Amino acid sequence: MSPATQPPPPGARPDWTIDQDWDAYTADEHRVWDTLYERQAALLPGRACDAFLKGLDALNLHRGGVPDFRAINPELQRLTGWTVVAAPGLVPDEVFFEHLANRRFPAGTFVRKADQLDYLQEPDVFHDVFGHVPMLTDPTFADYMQAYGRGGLRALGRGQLHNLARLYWYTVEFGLLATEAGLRIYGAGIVSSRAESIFALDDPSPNRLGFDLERIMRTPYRIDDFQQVYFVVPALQALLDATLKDFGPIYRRLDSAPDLGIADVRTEDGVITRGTQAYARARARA
Ligand code: HBI
Ligand code: FE
Repeated sequence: MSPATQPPPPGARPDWTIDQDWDAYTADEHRVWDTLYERQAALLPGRACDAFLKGLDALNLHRGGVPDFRAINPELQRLTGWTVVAAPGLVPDEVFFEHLANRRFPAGTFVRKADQLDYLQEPDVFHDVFGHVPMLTDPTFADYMQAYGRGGLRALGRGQLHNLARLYWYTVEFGLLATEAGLRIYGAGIVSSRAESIFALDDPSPNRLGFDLERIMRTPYRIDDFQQVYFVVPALQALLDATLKDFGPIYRRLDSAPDLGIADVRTEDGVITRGTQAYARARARA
């Protein structure tokens, strides 16, 4: 693996992985996981996509308590070749992409505090393992995440990281899927948040637009609030198909294409729901 530009923190291995140290979790930390898990498990049927719900079952994440990566990895590996590796938090982009390109998902190990149930800036073990890992049991999404990692390594070499970060944000973190039964969630940032699991599907204020890779790469995002726009894929396969394209011509067009407004709706956009943006206006007044 090419050495990362930044040295790993003390106690971490050269690839920035650490031990999860599952035995060190306290009863309070297991209780926070159980509280978060039970809230989402009650809310998500009919909201999360089938692949996510099947992943929860396949990995038996409802066993109670913070999952031990050693207990879920054998089944995850059998299903799609992915494993969860413990990380000390966000790792440098080149380290992150290298892990994804090798079907390793770097997950935080800390548990948010009981007074942070609804929002925290850094991904904790609930965001990473409850939010991201169940989708990695789906073969198509598992292939997409590896293709994303490989694309990220190439993008780094071409100074196009910000475009890839937007693609990650509007799919892996905040993506929606169209199904016969209606819109369903597959994005980890939504599925791990009680409020956004409701807002993303039910609230009239955000735009919901058809997935378009190049358009997403021109769309900024906010990390500190609900999304003002969600992108909807017709099938998980569409994510994988999009990564099979040569990004070169797309990057060249993007170099001369200005960013779009976060709440813009263009005539060429596929509009699933046009938002009232009332929420955005309310926030602007706040
Ligand atoms: N590191 N552990 C971890 N988890 C992430 O989700 C993550 C990261 N480093 C970089 C990163 N995400 C973002 O830059 C992605 O947009 C690539
Ligand atoms: Fe995440």
